[in-house]
Amino acid sequence: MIKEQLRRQRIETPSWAYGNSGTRFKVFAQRGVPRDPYEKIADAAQVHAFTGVAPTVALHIPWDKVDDYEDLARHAAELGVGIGAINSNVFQDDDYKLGSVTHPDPEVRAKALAHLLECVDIMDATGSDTLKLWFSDGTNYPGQDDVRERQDRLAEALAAVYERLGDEQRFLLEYKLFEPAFYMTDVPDWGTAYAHCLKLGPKAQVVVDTGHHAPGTNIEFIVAFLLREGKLGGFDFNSRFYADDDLMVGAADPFQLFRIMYEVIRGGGYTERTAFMLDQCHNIEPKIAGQIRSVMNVQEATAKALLVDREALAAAQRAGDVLGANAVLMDAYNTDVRPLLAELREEMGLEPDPMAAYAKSGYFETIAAERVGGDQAGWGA
Ligand code: RM4
Ligand code: MN
Repeated sequence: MIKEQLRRQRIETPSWAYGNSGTRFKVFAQRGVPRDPYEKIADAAQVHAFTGVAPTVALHIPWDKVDDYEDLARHAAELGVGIGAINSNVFQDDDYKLGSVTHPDPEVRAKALAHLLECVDIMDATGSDTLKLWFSDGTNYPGQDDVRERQDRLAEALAAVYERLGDEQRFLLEYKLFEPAFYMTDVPDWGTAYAHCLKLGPKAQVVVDTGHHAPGTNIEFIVAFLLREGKLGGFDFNSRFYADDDLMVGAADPFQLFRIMYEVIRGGGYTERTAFMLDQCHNIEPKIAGQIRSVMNVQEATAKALLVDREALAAAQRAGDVLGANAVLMDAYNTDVRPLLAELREEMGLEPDPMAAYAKSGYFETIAAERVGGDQAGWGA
């Protein structure tokens, strides 16, 4: 039963995880990094080949701009994967210095909206049903712009995007506490995202990026609340120690990931309607292996969450048995699920240890030798 649920898990990897990345101090180039979206998809296909649960890859526009999106989708299908969420990018143009859809100048707002609508065109061409909206919009200084008017501008843009969505399409609105704006972000928290989505209707949902909260935030509470309201569209998984570190999911706080997955399962969110996406960068570790490890970390947290004896937990909760209830949860968390997952992989016709199997495959050596010349992909390419 648990294995069956784990078998149908779907985790989406991001195209940008395969390109070079770094901090504002330095981007370290790695060997074998893709030069174009086609090569990024080839790398994503490896993650799926070794884990069996990562069948889609998210695109970021314009980083993954191509002439023919249908051809890109065909290429993905040939490699055994599909195109997942389309991520919009209205944060890397000089025009967006003071914001994109909330910019004080209507011309800049129109430009940003046109990009968002272009992303829906790309969804039509690739067959993607999910648009992810993240805005870097905000202000750095008190008084810099009118906080309330910026909300009006945001609402107007979101309504226009919502209108343009097809029947089977949706958008996920992402929130982030701070950065790159430091005084105020226009979508700083789940409440703001939720309020905008609620007003628009069922095709607007909230996406929880685990790295976008203040330290100590109870993310699983947010997950439980949004699920109860039918407004949890999905996750951008990653880990944070300090800010938006974008480290591997489950690396900084595997217990938190377990608690999140428990609420997902408890709240009926363990379905294909919840997008389980990774939003990570591998600045110093190898990228494909980093993605494989991340997928495994999500699988492990999910397996533990599925192991929670819900009946025993409910009984303890009803009886007011504080320690007993806590013990039921901790028993599941403290179970070593690696043998179970190894068994599942073998049943799926995969190698039991994806990390070792990938290392043995020689794929990295092949791409490192083949991908010489050209421009390596990274943020902005
Ligand atoms: C943002 C946000 C978005 C992601 C970009 C790369 O901080 O998390 O989801 O698309 O980074
Ligand atoms: Mn994100």
